[in-house]
Amino acid sequence: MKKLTSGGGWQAIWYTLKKSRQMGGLARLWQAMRSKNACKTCALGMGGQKGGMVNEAGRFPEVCKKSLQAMAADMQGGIQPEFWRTYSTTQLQKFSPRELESCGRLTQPVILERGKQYYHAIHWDAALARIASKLRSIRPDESFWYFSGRSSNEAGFLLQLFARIYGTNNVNNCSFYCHQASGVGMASSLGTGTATVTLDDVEHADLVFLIGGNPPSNHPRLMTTLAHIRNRGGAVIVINPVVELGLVNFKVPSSPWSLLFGSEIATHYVQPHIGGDLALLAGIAKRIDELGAQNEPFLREHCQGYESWLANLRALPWAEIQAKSGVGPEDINAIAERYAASKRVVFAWTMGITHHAHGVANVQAIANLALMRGMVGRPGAGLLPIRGHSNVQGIGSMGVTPKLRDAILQSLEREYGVQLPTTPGLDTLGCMEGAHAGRLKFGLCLGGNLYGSNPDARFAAESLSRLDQLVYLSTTLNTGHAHGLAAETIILPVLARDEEPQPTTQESMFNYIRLSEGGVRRHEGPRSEVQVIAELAARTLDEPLPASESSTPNTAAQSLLDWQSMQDTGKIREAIAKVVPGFEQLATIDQTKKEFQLPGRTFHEAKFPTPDGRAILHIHELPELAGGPGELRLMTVRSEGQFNTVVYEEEDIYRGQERRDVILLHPSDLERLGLAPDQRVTVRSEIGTMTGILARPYPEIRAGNALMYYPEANVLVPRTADPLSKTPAFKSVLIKVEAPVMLASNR
Ligand SMILES: Nc1nc2c(c(=O)[nH]1)N[C@H]1C(S)=C(S)[C@@H](COP(=O)(O)OP(=O)(O)OC[C@H]3O[C@@H](n4cnc5c(=O)[nH]c(N)nc54)[C@H](O)[C@@H]3O)O[C@H]1N2
Ligand SMILES: Nc1nc2c(c(=O)[nH]1)N[C@H]1C(S)=C(S)[C@@H](COP(=O)(O)OP(=O)(O)OC[C@H]3O[C@@H](n4cnc5c(=O)[nH]c(N)nc54)[C@H](O)[C@@H]3O)O[C@H]1N2
Ligand SMILES: [Mo]
Repeated sequence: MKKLTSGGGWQAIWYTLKKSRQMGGLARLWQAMRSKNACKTCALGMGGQKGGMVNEAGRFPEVCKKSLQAMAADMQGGIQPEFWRTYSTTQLQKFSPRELESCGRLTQPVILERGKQYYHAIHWDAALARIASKLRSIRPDESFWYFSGRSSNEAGFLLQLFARIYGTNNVNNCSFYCHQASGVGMASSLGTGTATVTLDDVEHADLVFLIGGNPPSNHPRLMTTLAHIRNRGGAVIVINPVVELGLVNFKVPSSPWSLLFGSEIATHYVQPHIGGDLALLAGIAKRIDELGAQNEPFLREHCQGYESWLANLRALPWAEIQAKSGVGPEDINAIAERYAASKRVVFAWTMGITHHAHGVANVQAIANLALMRGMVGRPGAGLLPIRGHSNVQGIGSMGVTPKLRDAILQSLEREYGVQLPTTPGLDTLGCMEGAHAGRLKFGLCLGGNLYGSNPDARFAAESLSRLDQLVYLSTTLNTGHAHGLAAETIILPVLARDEEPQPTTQESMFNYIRLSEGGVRRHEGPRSEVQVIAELAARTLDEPLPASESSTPNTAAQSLLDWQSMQDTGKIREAIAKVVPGFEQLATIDQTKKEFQLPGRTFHEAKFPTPDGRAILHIHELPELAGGPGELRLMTVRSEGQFNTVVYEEEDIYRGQERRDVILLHPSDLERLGLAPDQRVTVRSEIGTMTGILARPYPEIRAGNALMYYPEANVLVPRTADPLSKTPAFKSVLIKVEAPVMLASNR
């Protein structure tokens, strides 16, 4: 496949035209894209009341191929009843992620019964009755509730409320596989777990650090902002073991000049080894100290632990920093000098930072470096975890976490006259392990693909197979519906955000609350998420539950909650406004149409919500770079043509790959291993093997490291997780690459 020379550009525009032809014309797609709904893909935040393709600064048009793909997927035809009679689960398991996605929209509830090979249709009533009766037959702590980040605040709030009143804290979201390390790390450093900046702050920065992310593919709209910063003479420092094409040069589709000539993005591009960031960040800090460029008054006044942190940094040998990061002194010095010369600096990062066994430490090290020059708590500067799903942050704010914030818990108990459970809830990996051990019997997934997003795919399938019942609320088919099967599996089809009959809300990664108007349903059959949740809750809880051994008395039946009435999203918003601090304005948002910035999240002053108002500097031991001789470090990443476990296109245009069953290696590694380009190899890790993979030379990757595509590569990823965030090390898998042994023939 021909390699491109820049990201974005005409590619994105051609793609729009091609997609629109498939979707019944430009007018139809345009109308869908311009509707007043928050964009469905990443959490950068587009759309809402300003109209589709408009960002938080009100700029239009912000086109992104990903949002087109997501829209086109929701505009597909419906899966026909014959489908379920035609394909057995064994056949569905042979479908690729892309084939499953392109089967069409789910339109009727289906069930796969114990021992059967085929899903079959089931009436909504029968399906809901079956689920409620299962829930009423088990102890609440034998259930778990997994949420993806695509659903609305309203659905998120309602489902977690249901689960807790039912009696369990086993409530968690995809964040445990995503940005949990950012939340935990930032909270431990600053007392807050979300971005400290707004989009406007980023636009005014004179330096952005972009660490471990690939925004040309995954957050294309951020590229416009990065191009602006460069245009104004600012700098962008990229830290990534792979040279990602679009981070070198990107053609911003909404700018004619950039479209023709391209915009340079990175001013410095440094390639540490996978997992080398902690050492590199320490090295940059050490060099800042050597240059005397730290902000002493800020550190003394606004930070705790400065002296011991500095002493530790000074004692850290340069040789160790270089060995453990893979970065030499010139690069470290160049970055430090640029940082020292900048006045407004934003630190942005993504999965290259969080998907490690030391993800939280990585995030704390970023905070340390920012605090060192007083770059948190002033306009144009701060920390920006670039979030994944379009409403993953909102889902978290709504209490979709094992531990409910005390303020929310107390208000809920007061408001509804209930007593909520106090037994500790499980994180996502904890649920999979609990299921494997037979301690869990029931799971419900509000969107997402719990199977596909898990490490150790074989273990994940086994875990889910040990459940009595697993319920999916989904829009389209994914690998979970084929491989993540319990004794009984039920799929309930739901409406997409822009088909909701009532308004819903979402929260962007800049802590901005958007209102989505909903719209016309594209298919008969799917139901609104809140309708399904409210009905299920009513069926489960309206009669007193049988006496259970669970730690909380189940007082739901006597509670003040009228579940059926909670199908009204306005009523849910009123409840949220009452119990979730900061969301007061949500109560009337459907009348006022006033979208808003959550109070207290953005920091333009150095006052931190920690007990003494000061930020905390953390000291770390630098981990050894993983791997022995003969081993490579593998990262598992997204291609340009996918959204998480959903694959829209087999090709990865920016990396010049036309297929997904490849492993990208530095040419020197290929040579060292005695492999020819495109030779079929076996890739082994501690837990799994993939055969028939094409080994390809990829000069853009730092030697000693390898790249493969997620979710397929999850058969190789062990369950090793960061003890603090419980996030698996998806980006740091030790592997061996071997050519199959040829048997001597014709003897
Ligand atoms: N098109 C599209 N958009 C998406 C998604 C999608 O799948 N497709 N997913 C959404 C979601 S949920 C998320 S979380 C985000 C993900 O957004 P990203 O984090 O950008 O996604 P990944 O493909 O996982 O890429 C991680 C990047 O980290 C680099 N990397 C790997 N290991 C290391 C390391 O040790 N150190 C450093 N410094 N870098 C490393 C890789 O080279 C790669 O460039 O995107 C969101 N947006
Ligand atoms: N090896 C490896 N594994 C990883 C990662 C990695 O980089 N490498 N990344 C991790 C990350 S960052 C994440 S966030 C997780 C992704 O984890 P998930 O969020 O669990 O997975 P998705 O693939 O985004 O889920 C897609 C499905 O959501 C459903 N869906 C779409 N829209 C809606 C909607 O409006 N409502 C409902 N109810 N359902 C909807 C569709 O059925 C679709 O198939 O994977 C993680 N796993
Ligand atoms: Mo994510």
